[in-house]
Amino acid sequence: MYQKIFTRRKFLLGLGAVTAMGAVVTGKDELKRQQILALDDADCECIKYPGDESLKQRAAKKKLIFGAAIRYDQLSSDTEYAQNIAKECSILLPEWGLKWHVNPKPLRPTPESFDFTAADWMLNFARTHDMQFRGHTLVWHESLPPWFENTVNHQNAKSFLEKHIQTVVGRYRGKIHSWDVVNEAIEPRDQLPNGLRKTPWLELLGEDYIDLAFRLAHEADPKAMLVYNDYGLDYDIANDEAKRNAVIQLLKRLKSKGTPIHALGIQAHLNGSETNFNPQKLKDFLAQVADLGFKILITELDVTDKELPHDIEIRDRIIAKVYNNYLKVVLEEPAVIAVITWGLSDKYTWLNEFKPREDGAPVRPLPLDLNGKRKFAWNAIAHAFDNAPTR
Ligand code: 9MR
Repeated sequence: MYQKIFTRRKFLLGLGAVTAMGAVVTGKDELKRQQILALDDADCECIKYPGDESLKQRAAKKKLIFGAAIRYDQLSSDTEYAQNIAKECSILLPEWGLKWHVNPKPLRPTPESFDFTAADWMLNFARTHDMQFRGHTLVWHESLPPWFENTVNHQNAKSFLEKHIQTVVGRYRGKIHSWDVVNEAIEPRDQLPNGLRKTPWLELLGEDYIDLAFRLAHEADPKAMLVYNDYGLDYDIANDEAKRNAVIQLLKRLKSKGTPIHALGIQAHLNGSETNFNPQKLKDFLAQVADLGFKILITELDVTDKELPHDIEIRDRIIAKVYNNYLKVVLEEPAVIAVITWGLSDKYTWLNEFKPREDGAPVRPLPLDLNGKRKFAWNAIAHAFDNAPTR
């Protein structure tokens, strides 16, 4: 394995030299060339195979939890995948099953009814395999049912929210590690006060919908950790900076109101081609959240390879490096208690549909490959856990 890495490194440096003369890669590929050249020996440390121990075992040694978001239809129909999930994960959450409406198994098929088939099946799988279970998500502007717009109005919005949270959170009372109560409520680009996102819930109930949702969830399951979850908090770019600030302000407002909120979920949908990663800025943000008394969960980690080179080994090295650089910073913060990837294997990832590659090659954003084999990304996560301080 090491021999292979070493040989490839020499090849990559060779490619760099040729490119420097302009013979192989030109123009827009300059960024990619630099990324490839940046994969020197130190960076390669994180992709050396660290041994067989699973991610959940390595995480546990540092009192961390590792897990993944999983789809019921995929888990129930693919034994090999299910075995890998059981082997690597100590926490699971449904990618779909607890949202109001995602076909083919909506939780809220009609305004009056609930269908818990998918979520129940997955909770049972988690318990059978001695894993914890998370809920995602109670209040979101996406994945609302087709009936929502013509049924929910200013008069009945509060009772719809109450009934939803009481029924769903109540059903799993005492069985849930943490709930993503409100998802993605901040979007500075919408230019609303407090950086709030323009959502149906905001329009129907005003900003207090956030506080209300947390209070309802807490009443329905007083022991569950309640999380505010959002994306776009990772990079040193203007919108991420504005989002980080708005999230801190939101957490402060909720804290001063006595809202029962316990943690921030950082989705961490990372980008393999993003160069504006500033460890210090991320570190400062995490410290600010921790100083307010909140725990932090990395809730939806993956790395898009949409704009990375076609060559699988180069792609995998760059992705691994992104995982490792990010987790190195994040795991230094003692308030971080969990790392959860959005899927576990490249066989099943939302990015194939949402951020496909122009060359049509299957995307490779996750720790396991299409055949469930561990990739450099897996090695990088293992390496980050092995080198993390214990909580
Ligand atoms: O990965 C999820 C995809 O399969 C769904 O179609 C989509 C809509 O429900 O949601 C995706 O998951 C999102 C998550 O719930 C919230 N953060 C962003 C995730 C990726 O879009």
